[in-house]
Amino acid sequence: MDKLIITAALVGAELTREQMPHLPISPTEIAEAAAAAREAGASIVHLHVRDAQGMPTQDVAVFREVISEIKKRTDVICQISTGGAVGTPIELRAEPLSLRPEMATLTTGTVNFGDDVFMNEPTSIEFLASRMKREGVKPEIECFDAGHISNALRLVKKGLVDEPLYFDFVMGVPGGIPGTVPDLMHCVASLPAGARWQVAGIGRAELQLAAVAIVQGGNVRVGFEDNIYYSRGVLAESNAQLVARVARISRELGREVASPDEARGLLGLAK
Ligand code: KMH
Ligand code: ZN
Repeated sequence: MDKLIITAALVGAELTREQMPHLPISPTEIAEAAAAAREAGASIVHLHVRDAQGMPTQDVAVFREVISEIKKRTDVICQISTGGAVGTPIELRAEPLSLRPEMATLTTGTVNFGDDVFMNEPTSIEFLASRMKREGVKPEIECFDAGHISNALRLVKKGLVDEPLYFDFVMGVPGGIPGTVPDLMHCVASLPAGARWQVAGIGRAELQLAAVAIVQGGNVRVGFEDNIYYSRGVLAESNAQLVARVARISRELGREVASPDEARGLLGLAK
């Protein structure tokens, strides 16, 4: 089995300091969290950024500063969010692609998102996919529901997304696909040959689904964006703590953890 790719979703767009006192917000805090996550076993960091007031932003200048601070400290793969926060206009969501990061997320369908709706109309998805292709940015295909997988495969047929494909199943968002093992196995069974996948279990689904991904040859995303608890009622101390636990479980199960360069090789990214 290939080595495990761990992605650390450090910040998110919806979480506040009130909910998670250790949430990294400033560029320096995010870069330090990225370096610590890499040290703990992450090879990719999934990035949202915040403005000076701590609010989610797609401001290119802030992304530039965060990525530059990360690169000063570590070799981790930077994956920017084009999802932004619920309601962010699609043009703003696309703006950080001008920085030509190694990876960016591409959500391939609309989903109810708690009391909100995370809108991804077909025209918006194609707009983001073409922009990524033009800028040479590898998409991580984010699926919040099973139908998002077939939407993504239509983009491949249209030539808007190139193989090798990397899917992220975000499971357990209220309104999206539930965070259960049968639901995960259904998603995996829907993939074409040669596609790689990871799971991002939301809340209490995070650890169980991570364990399934480790033994099934998938990959794992953890971090405050998805789950802020280390165990029931106990807040995690850091993103790195959540990453370290997944790395430890994986090694105990006999699966080594990929370095960023090894992950680049597995994902078809240029070194
Ligand atoms: N903040 C969510 C509404 C992504 O990063 O691409 C969407 C999201 C997906 O987080
Ligand atoms: Zn995100």
